[in-house]
Amino acid sequence: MADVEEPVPVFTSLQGVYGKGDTLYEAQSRYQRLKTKFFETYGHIPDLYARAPGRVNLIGEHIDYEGYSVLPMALLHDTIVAIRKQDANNNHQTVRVVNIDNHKFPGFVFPAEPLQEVDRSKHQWANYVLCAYKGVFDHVKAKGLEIKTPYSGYDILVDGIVPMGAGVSSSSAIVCASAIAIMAAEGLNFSKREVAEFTCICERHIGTQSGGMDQAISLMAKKGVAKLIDFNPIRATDVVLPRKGAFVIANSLTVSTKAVSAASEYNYRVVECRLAAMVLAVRLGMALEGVQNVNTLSDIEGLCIAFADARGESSPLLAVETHLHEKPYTAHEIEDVIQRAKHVFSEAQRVYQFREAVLSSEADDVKLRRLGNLMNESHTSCSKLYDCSCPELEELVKVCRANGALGARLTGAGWGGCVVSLVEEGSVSSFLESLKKEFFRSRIDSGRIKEEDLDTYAFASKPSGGAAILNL
Ligand code: NG1
Repeated sequence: MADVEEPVPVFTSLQGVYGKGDTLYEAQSRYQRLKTKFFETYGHIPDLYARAPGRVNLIGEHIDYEGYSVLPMALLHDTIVAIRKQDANNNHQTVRVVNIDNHKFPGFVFPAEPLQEVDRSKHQWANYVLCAYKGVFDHVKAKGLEIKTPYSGYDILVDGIVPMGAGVSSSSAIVCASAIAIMAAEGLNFSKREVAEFTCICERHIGTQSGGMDQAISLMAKKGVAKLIDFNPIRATDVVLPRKGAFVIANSLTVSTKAVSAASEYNYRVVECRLAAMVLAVRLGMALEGVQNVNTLSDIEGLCIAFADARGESSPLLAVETHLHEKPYTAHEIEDVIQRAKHVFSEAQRVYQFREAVLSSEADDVKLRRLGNLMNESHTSCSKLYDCSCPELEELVKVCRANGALGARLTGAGWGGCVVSLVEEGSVSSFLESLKKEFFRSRIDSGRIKEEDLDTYAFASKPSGGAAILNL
């Protein structure tokens, strides 16, 4: 059975998920604290727990929603959810959601009714739990499984340590952990692929037309390897990264407000790409009935390649350059759309070049340089063609490159958030020291962040494992 068709794994000990040593000790104290707080809040202990990790995308930005493969790895940082199904004799069942940090993230109660809408006018953290709740029941319904009504209520307590607004997918970590917790509390389990699919769809209730990378890697991640994620249908292939390289994640300290400003940023890009795809489809001679079904640039890639092929070339970019410049659109009107399409097609190629470089038999240091160059090219494309960077990300990328990064790029949606750098394994600590001196020091001195929190803003990470249900 392919990995993605396996059910979400169920563990009976923390060791199975967190391994040994400090990571395990930290996990033990977090789960103990969660259990105690759950009892204090609800007067019972939880039935079970679920966890889902955040991720860092190594390459392949803003192309998942265009149907192209991406190459992320999971972080050790995760969201854990403790859950208990409420007693069945209560007629007014509700879903009660509390966060372990209830000062920053106030509690929330919603009726146990999957058809309710997510209120997009109030951007609050618990909306992600509501998305997950709706997603589970929509999926149960779509599978034709029987649902007992009245719906049962749940008591839920959440503890997340995935940095927020940092482009490392704290949102999908909450959605995925909550979804599998509710699923397990109902005595259900679905395949990782099914959960990745329905969590991607249900997270869209928040208002962003996201592409599915984050949920897929959160569910399908495997310790020690990054994953090439393909879409339609979702597949995940191991990518063993060169041993001599390490990835360092550093936060620009500018919050990426992807969900809050979805209409003007993230979703705008989705629409621009769709427009480019439809214009190209028409220009390349697709019949009008076909054009109506064109949604993404990957839908028309075949036409673009055939166009290039007939002219002795191979890149789909030729069609973009030739056709998107033609009348009746003025250059000004169509300029952004051309840029977006160029980014998508070239970034899709870089993902495959990255994977080829990883698989090549070259010496590690040659390989690392190739990977670094691809990451640098990806950043330039995100910044110049896709316009999803910001001054703080640019500054941080510069600092990373000046201090030995073989490659550095914004990761995630952008407009703030983190930079991921590829550095030689042996120079991780000196690299982190330089970032502290050249980027973070002034921010510590001005009181923006505390020195003792620095390792939450800049850290090295190895690929971690995926989402899990825990019966402890
Ligand atoms: P982040 O950066 O985690 O918000 C978002 C999307 C991804 C992908 C990237 C850009 C969500 C949940 N995730 O990730 O699907 O499109 O941006 O590559 O919206």
